[in-house]
Amino acid sequence: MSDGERSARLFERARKLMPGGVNSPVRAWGAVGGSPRLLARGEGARVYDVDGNRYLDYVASWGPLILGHAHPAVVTAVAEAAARGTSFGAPTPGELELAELLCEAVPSLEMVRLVSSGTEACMSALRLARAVTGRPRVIKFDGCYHGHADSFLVAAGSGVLTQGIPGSPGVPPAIAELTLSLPYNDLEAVRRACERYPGEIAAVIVEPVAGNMGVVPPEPGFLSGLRELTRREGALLIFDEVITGFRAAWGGAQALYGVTPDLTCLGKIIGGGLPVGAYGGRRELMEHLAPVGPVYQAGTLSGNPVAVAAGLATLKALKEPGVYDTLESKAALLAAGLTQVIRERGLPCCVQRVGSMLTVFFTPGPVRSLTEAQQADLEAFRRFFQGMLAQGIYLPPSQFEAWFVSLAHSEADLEATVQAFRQWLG
Ligand code: HOZ
Repeated sequence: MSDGERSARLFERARKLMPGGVNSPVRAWGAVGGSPRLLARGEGARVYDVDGNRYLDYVASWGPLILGHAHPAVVTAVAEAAARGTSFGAPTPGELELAELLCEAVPSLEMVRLVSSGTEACMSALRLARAVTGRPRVIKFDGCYHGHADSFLVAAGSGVLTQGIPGSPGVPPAIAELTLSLPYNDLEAVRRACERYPGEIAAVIVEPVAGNMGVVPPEPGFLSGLRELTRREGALLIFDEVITGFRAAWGGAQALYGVTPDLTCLGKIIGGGLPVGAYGGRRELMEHLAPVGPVYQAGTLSGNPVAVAAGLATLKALKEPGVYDTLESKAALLAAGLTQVIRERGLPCCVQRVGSMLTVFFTPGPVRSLTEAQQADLEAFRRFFQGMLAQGIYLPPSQFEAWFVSLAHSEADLEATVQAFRQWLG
């Protein structure tokens, strides 16, 4: 393994031109130290940096690459779509096919609107919820991340949490005040908030499996309780399935847990590694959107044909029988191996997993909320990250992110990862 000297030189140049040298904060490795590797290419479960090092990748572009890097079906679909024209700003057959597939797979979707990112999907779903209900406030949960729109940058997860930023300057207090952020898995807090602001809550938005404070599963009854409370309160329930959509199960976490929200936000996997987001729900809600209704939302690259082709190729591969069983057994194998090492060595750590997303928390756990996630030993995580990297395992550079297992990871890859953990411990 070379020392990443070329990456470091390029990153120094990047820091002069892009804030922190990156286009998205977590990539700067602020929480784990050292200079991020600049990646040159990916193939299957592996990525290669500009220094010629090869890594087993568990970032998977933060979730979209469930088939692995440069999957042949996706590459072919992208090349063919690009050759037909990269963007038209007009309706195309591909977006219709993707919309049909999404509505067929995801229980809550009767209609869908394609956008270009998960941020856009969540921001637009909230606007729609406010318009439909005529109410101003939104409830979210501490440590959940719904993209970087103003209303969601209150006690947010992901990079905001990694950087230790409680809110964000630039979000007007008048906007932030409309966002109530409550502890994840705490139904009682939601009940109290509904009592405190009767008739004012437009929506409750939740990651049905939290993935942006590390993986935190919903406690039994949490999602169904939210469903019941929102129904009673006349508020909409929004599932942010940007990570869990087509990851937790074919129809997303809502299919896995049997709870159907009013609106669903998607992204990541449905774009197969290209920029796509989507939000959708029942027809009567979605028809408030322009041009049918008055709620405005638009985008030059919305439903972009190349991105849609990548998404379609990915979803078609995922629709094959047995795919989610395979993913489940791969991720279970990894989690069991990591847990065994933790037990053998008596480490104050735990592995939390739902399907093919998991986190090794450096706290005994279980982790049910942001407060519990924040009990993790971040210095130990930093050493772990660097130790694994030195052995060719590329993990998310933050304790508060999910690892993603893809169909490209072989059993040998997963066993090698467990072995690297053991080796690091000495
Ligand atoms: N918000 C992403 C992690 N949950 C990070 C995106 C990126 O840096 O690419």
